[in-house]
Amino acid sequence: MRNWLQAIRGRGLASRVEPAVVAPRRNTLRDPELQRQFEDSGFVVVDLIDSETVLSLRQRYDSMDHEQRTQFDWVDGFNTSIYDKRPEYRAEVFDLMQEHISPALASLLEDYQIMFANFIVKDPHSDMVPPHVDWTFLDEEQFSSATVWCPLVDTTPANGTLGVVSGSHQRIDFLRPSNVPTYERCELAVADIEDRPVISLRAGQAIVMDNRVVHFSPPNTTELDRVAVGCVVGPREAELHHYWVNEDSELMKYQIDRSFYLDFVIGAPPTESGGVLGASVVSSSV
Ligand SMILES: O=C(O)CCC(=O)C(=O)O
Repeated sequence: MRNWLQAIRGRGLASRVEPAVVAPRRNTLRDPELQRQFEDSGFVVVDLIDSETVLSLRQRYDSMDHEQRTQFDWVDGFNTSIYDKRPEYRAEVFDLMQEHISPALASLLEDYQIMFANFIVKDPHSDMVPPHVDWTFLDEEQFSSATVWCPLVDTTPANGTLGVVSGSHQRIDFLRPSNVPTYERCELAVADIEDRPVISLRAGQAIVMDNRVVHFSPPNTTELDRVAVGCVVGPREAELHHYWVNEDSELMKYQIDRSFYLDFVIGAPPTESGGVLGASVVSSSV
C-alpha cells in the first residue's frame, strides 16, 4: 500500500485519493446536545445523582475498611479502589455503584454498563495528580469508553477537583497499556492546548469524560478529604480489552470480562488474573 501511495504521489495524483471512510463511533450520551459537546470537547458536566444518593454513598464509604491505602511514587495522598488488592473490597465497591449510580447512568448514557468502579480520594493536603490519560479499555475506533467522575463533596480547585484538557481526546490516538506510563507522551500531544478548565462541581454532579481525555487534579489544600466516585463505563456490547507490554517487549491485547477488574493487580501480568478470555500479540516490539 505504501509503495502504491508513494508511486502516485510521485506522479502528482495523491490529491485524487479519497480518505478512508471511517464509520462514526456509536453514541455515548442519549441527549444529542450533550453528545455533540462530548464529541467536541471530550467531556460533559451533568447532574447525576440526588443528595439522598450522595449521602447514602458517603455513609457506605465511611463504614468501609479502606486500610490498604495506595502508595504512589508520583503523588502523595491519592487513593483509588482498583489499587486495593482485596477482590472482596473491589466487589463491594462495584456492587455499591451498580446500586447507586447505574440507575442514573441508564437514563444518561446510550446502553452503557459499568466496567469497574472506584472511590477516588484525595487526602487533606495531598498532591497534584499530573496530567495523564487512562488505559485503553476497548476498540476506540468503534466505541468510546468514559469515566464518570462524581464527587460526594462539593469540589473546587482548592480541594482538588478534576481538570481536563479540552479536546485532547482528538490527539490521543495511541494504545495505552497498563504498565507503560503515558505522562510525557500526553504532555507532548497536548502541549499547545491552553483550554484546561478545572471544574468546580456540587456533590452529585459529574464529569463524563472520554478515556482519551488528558486530565489532572490540583492539590487538595484543605483539611478535609475529597471523596469522589469514578465509574469506568463502556457500551454493553463492546468487547473489553486490556493492553500490556510483556517481558519480550511485545504489546499484548487481552480480551477480558468485567471480573478481570476485581482481582487484576496493577503491575502484575494480566495472565495472573481471572476474567482473561483470550490473548493476541498486537506488535512484536514496542
Ligand atoms: O480524582 C482525581 O483527583 C484524579 C482522577 C484521575 O486522574 C483518574 O481517575 O484517572
